[in-house]
Formats: sequence, C-alpha cells, structure tokens
Amino acid sequence: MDMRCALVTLAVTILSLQAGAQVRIEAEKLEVLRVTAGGHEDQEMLDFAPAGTFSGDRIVHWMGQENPGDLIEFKVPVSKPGKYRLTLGIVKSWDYGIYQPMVDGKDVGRPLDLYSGGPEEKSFAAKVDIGTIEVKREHVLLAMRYTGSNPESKSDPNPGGMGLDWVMLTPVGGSGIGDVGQPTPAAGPIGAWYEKSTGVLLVISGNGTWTMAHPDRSTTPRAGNWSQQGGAVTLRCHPAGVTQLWNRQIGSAAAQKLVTGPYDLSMVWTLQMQGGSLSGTLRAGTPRIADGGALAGFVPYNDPRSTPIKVSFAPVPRTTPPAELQPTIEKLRTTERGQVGSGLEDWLSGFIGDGDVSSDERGR
Ligand SMILES: [Ca+2]
Repeated sequence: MDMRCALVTLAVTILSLQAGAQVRIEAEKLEVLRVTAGGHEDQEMLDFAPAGTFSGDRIVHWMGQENPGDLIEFKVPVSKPGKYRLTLGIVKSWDYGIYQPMVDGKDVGRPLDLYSGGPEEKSFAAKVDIGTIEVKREHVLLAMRYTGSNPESKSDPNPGGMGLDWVMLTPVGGSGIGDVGQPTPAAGPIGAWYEKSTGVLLVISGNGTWTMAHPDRSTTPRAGNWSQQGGAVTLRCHPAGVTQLWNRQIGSAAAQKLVTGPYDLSMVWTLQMQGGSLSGTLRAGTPRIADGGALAGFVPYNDPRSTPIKVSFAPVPRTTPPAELQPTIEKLRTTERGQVGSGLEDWLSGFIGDGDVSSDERGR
C-alpha cells in the first residue's frame, strides 16, 4: 500500500467512527485495480473549468478505451459492511462516452452519458445518485464500463473518454421507514402516501427506491432513491427520472439539451415524518423556457434562486382508496400498467385486489 492509499484508508476509517457519517473520496486518489485498455491519469481541470467546479480541481481521466465492454475498476475502501447510497461526481465533456457504473462486477443504475452538449475544451460537473448498494466487505469494486458514445460526442482529442471527480457512500439507515409501523419486507413496498391537493401517489420500497405517480396524463411516473436519518426522510430523483420537467412548452431541441447538457436535473424532497405523514419541501432543477420552446436558462435545484415548494403526503389507508387518489389509480391501471416500475406495480396489485387485475397482468 503506498502512502496516498494509506492516507485515504485512514481518512475513511476516521469518518466511519462517526455513526451515519458519509464517506466521500476524491476519485483521482482511488486505487485503480484494473483497466482493460488505454491509460488513466490524475488530471488537473483548471484549463477546462473555473476553479472550484471540480472537487480539488482534479479528476481521474481515462482515455484510450477501444470497444464496448472495456472498463476501469477502482477499489473504494469502506470500513463497515452494510447498505449505502452510492453517489458519483461525474465529469461531462465534449469528447466523453457513455458509461455503465458497476459495483462488484454487477451493473448498478443506468448508463451515464458523459457527453456534455457544451462547447469544446470545456468540462462540467454533475452529481448522480446511482442507487443503494450492499457492501459486503471492507471495500467495494467500482467500475465504469464503456458502452459506446453519443453520436454528437467529438472524437478529438480522445474519443469516448471518461472522467470521475469523486465517490460518495452514504449509510442507509438500518431502521428504515418501516419503523413507523408498516411491515418491512426485504424489497417490496413498505408504505404508500398521497398528496390530497394534487393526487400524487408516493410508494416507498424496502430496497431503497421510491416511485411516484401523478394523475395528470401529460406527467409520467418518476423514481429515485430514499434515505432516512431519524425522522428525516430524503427522496432523490435520478436525473434520468426527471421527466416531469419536460412539459409540452419545452421544444424537443431544448429537451435534448436538458438530457445531454451540463445541467443538474436533480429533484430532492426533504421530508419530516410526523405521525405517519411526510411533510417538507421539494427543490427541483428548473429550466427557463423562451417563446418557441427554446431553453433560455437553467436554475439548479441547489441554487438559492430555486424556489422550494411545500409538499405534504398523508398515508394511504390500507382498505379503501381515498377519493383524491382515484384519478391517479385509474391512470395507472389503464395507461401505465407494466411501465411504472415494480414499487407502483406491486402496490397497485395489492391495493386493487384480484377482482381488478387479470391473471396475465399479475404474472408479470
Ligand atoms: Ca476530484
């Protein structure tokens, strides 16, 4: 073990002595265990972005991958096995490729398009929630697997490259939301809540994920990951799941920019559990749309200019669906069945009962 690696291990050990502390490591300081093609470097980023854009102003940069399937694998030290939420500080650039994150050899989350859609010679930082992972040892193997490149990505100077800024592991509370009185199976729904004013349905699952459905037919379901510390529950939405931003006023060119651009599309609900209800605020990255559907600007969710929205979810009664939820349930049953993710599907099957679901649908 070299000195740098020893220092990283020491820092992680100290952090982990505090219960519930996050582990956050600079990616450029991680030990690289495997790289199947090309070479990697600890790269200073001041030529590509203003100071402070990237943590430590440095990233790990991998170039020279040749074929889909090529990967780079890092060893991420963790002192205690358990469940953690994995968050990556990724780098988006004019010449980067599309990468599938992997943990201990298995795909986690969705492929990440690191092409920025921005100007050449500029790089952008973005934070991506990958999902909840099970750490079984005192480290995890984190790999980034090349899957191809966005057709817009430039081949000069390093086609399909990859950059990673930092890696964060946040312990997922062992008690979990199930502590409020709901049974907690290993994976399926452990609770359902709804917003009386909007008819939005929220289903939280024991595997660390949540799904949300809206009665409005132009709004597609969303999904993400949750964590809990005491009575505070945080829901985060993967950028790829923030489809609600793309309303009908947003032109397709602007929507494309939102997907591939250097924008933080995160939505974060910060909620407090009070007597079985969840109340708090929603902050979302918000596009500003000009006449004609062009993208005029973007306010990230964590920008002081972004306006928090008050939200309040009441528990859904186990027996009879409340009237406010009927349009949402009807929409789920008729137009979105099979497309809304396992949390909503499982909840819907259990809620509606045998009379309303065909045997074919139950067998999905
Ligand atoms: Ca860094």
